[in-house]
Amino acid sequence: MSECIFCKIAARELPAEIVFEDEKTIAFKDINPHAPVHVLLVPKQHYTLLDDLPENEEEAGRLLLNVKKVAAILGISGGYKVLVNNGQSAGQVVPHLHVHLLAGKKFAL
Ligand code: DGP
Repeated sequence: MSECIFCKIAARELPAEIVFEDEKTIAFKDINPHAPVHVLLVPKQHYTLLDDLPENEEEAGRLLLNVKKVAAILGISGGYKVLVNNGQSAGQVVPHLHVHLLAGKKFAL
């Protein structure tokens, strides 16, 4: 989608601190971190919501496995939080599906 911020980051039309990329996924540091480590994993294909992901285990599975891969690349030890805000009432602000990977502090929930 031409006006989507995360599509533009994936296309290198906007800058970001990219920490990982493969054919289907790009991962970069959150511009407004909520923890010492805060990375967003974004499918390069535009899906607005988690609900829009196709019934394709490969696509969904890859995204989750890449969370594990990025945690290893970043050398996270002691655990991490994985979060998807799916839709406005869940707090989703950027309308392109993304997974938050947070670490480096103690989380309540
Ligand atoms: P959410 O509320 O789940 O939609 O989270 C969106 C996150 O995206 C929020 O933590 C801030 C981050 N973000 C928004 N715009 C940009 C941007 O242009 N660059 C980067 N790196 N992160 C962004």
